[in-house]
Amino acid sequence: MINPLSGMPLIESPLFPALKEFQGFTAEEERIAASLYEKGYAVFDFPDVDIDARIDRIKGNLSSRCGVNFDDPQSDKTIGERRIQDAWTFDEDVRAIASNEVVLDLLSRLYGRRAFPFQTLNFPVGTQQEAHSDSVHFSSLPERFMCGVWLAMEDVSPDAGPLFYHPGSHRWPIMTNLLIGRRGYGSELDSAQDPYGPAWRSLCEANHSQAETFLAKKGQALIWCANLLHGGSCQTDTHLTRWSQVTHYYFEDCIYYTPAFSDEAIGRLHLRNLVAINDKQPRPNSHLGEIVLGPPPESVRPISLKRRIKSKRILTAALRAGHLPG
Ligand SMILES: O=C(O)CCC(=O)C(=O)O
Ligand SMILES: [Fe+2]
Repeated sequence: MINPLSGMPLIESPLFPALKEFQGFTAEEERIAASLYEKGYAVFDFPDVDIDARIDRIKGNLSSRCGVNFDDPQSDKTIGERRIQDAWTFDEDVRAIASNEVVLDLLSRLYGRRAFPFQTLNFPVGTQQEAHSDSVHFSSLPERFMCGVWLAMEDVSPDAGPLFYHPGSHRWPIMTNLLIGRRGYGSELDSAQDPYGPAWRSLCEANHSQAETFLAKKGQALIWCANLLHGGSCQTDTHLTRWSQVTHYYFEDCIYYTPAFSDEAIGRLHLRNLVAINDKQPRPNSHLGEIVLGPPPESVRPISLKRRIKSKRILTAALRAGHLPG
């Protein structure tokens, strides 16, 4: 069966029950795919025989950046740096976890497009973040071609602020500015999640949605769908650590943008300029196989006349086709 809805990830498609038969999934892949389709998340063992050694090296390397004495069981682990973004740029083990080929192949088969990692986050302790979906930070056109993979770098205690999520919430409407009656383009926010908190809370209440926590074992990983509500529970014991790595993935041939600062309906998109972590190559925004040029990032040299004419041609074609930024 050929997928007539190629603009939706396979595991998020209403045609998934029919399409799954034709994917040649192994039993394990089928379990993961069904869990993502039904619940919006799936747990699996991270497929890397060197994972323990990598975790040890990462903790050793990143600890010194956190300003906390991790060797002292009595020290408060929550007072230092709690979030290290894009450590893959200087730590080869973080990069290897993000670029794991088995995970890349798995995600590509589950989504129906080639996956690539574009951001890493390492956390020595829990985030204690309220429920949110990552799609307000990272979205794509077509939508939902984004996911997070969370890896436990130690056994997680219930007192260490475990990851939580709302099963099934990935099926709720994708949160956008238009949905909450807000203009986003050019706006400034302390946290891109702030404007959507009341809407997420109301959705949880109205649906009587109960959060589940993930008391992960070291080496277990969890994939979450772009629109799954998740967050970090309250940490009740500040002496504990909760080392983890989150890698965010996009998929090939999409437009990549930040919805919190976009107004999609009038073509004002806050586009992203991405580099894939696995091959360090740029992943330009792409629409049905054609590169789409957005506005140049601020503080870069003005582009040459030749490039300007070329990008204008591509942009005009994109606008004529009804896409992208006015
Ligand atoms: O680890 C957590 O508590 C949540 C992290 C998270 O929400 C993210 O990285 O997108
Ligand atoms: Fe998140």
